[in-house]
Amino acid sequence: MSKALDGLRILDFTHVQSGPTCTQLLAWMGADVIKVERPGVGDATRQQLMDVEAADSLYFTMLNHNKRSLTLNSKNETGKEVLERLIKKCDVLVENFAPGALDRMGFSWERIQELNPRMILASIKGFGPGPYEDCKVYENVAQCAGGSASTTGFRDGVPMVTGAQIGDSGTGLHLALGITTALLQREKTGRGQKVTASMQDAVLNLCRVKLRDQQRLDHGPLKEYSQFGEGVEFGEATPRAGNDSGGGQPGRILKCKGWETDPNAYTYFITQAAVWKNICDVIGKPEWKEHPDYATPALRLSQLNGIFDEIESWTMTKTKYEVMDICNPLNIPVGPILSMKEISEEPSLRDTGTIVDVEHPERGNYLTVGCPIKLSDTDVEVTRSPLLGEHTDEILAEVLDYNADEIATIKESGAV
Ligand code: CAO
Repeated sequence: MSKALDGLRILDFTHVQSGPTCTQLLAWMGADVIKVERPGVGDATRQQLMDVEAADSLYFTMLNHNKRSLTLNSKNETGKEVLERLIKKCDVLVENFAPGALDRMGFSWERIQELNPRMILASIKGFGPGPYEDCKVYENVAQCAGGSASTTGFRDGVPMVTGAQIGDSGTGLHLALGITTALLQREKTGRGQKVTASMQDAVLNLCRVKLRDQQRLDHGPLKEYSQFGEGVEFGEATPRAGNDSGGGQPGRILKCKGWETDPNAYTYFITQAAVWKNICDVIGKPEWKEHPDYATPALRLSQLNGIFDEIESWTMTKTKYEVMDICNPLNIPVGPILSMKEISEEPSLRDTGTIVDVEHPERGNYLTVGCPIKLSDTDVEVTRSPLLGEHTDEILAEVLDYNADEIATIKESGAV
């Protein structure tokens, strides 16, 4: 089967998490991704959070599948010549260096366009133009600066970061969309263009419902937030809302059978208005269906705590899976809180290729998350991440057409 991005060649100058997420997705869609790494050093994550001695870390392997690795010192004169040749042969250059690093290497956008006017230069930076544009940024900094931390956690607690890597992987996803749309536009114009995604922007984009709430505050309290029912006044900014649903259908995380010993024996429970009557029947409160205090969504908003306490006294008599089994046929939206252990053992996720077993020469077998986007005409086969410089000779010869003598000279110069 052919793949969506067959024939596309990506010069992958990314490192750590944000950029590699993007290029891994493009590799899964069929692009030939050439990961450029510093000779002898490589992507710093190869040696971060190591769990198996002398083996690339899971941090690295899980972000760099289906790529080829070329070592290249882009600050060495011969290395620069090799890089120029690569730019001419590739469709997209993706990078997430600290601000200005590519320019300092001598590869400004202007220079790249001179070398290859069809080249798409795709960059991730922490911030867009403005007071913080020169700052280095990691995941949690982006979560904080993008509005996520101030709106995550409980009202009486400190701001919280979330385990979902919305700053890194979230920005990588945004960039991948930017690249594919720029490629489509190139079909019409024949020109490349510059694509940038800032981590602050990406996090804010993912937090847009909280900016929605910021403006709603000007017109009164946020009635679906628990604090409304608790009679706690709203301040000037969108508050932290604990596990309240971010939408118009109130929801909470509730205890299930076994919660005393199992930290994940919980369910998310949504009191969707359309199925209120079913909820009343399930929890043994049929009188609430037409009750003057509970019959409509508006009436219920001021008493969500009491309603969820009652629902919880029912969910506590069931496992999180039993809650799912009982509520789903009644169209009541619920979701078990699944641990990473449960997810890694879930057969249906293996069947869809969302969780994949990969064999690695240094570390043996490990689990990874496969491609989360399924295309009916692109079958994704997850292959292991490359060892440092594993494909250097192959790329110099096959992609850049250097002969054996030239390759020997390049090696002597210390460029690869
Ligand atoms: N050959 C020669 N030099 C190379 C090279 C290569 N193949 N690859 C990288 N380098 C050089 C860079 O040119 C840079 O040199 P200068 O400082 O002299 O310009 C140097 O290595 C360090 O690169 P860096 O500044 O990008 O890396 P860092 O470890 O200092 O910072 C990070 C890391 C992530 C904070 C920074 O890259 C950044 O802010 N990136 C943008 C935002 C981002 O993606 N953050 C998410 C990271 S995942 O949490």
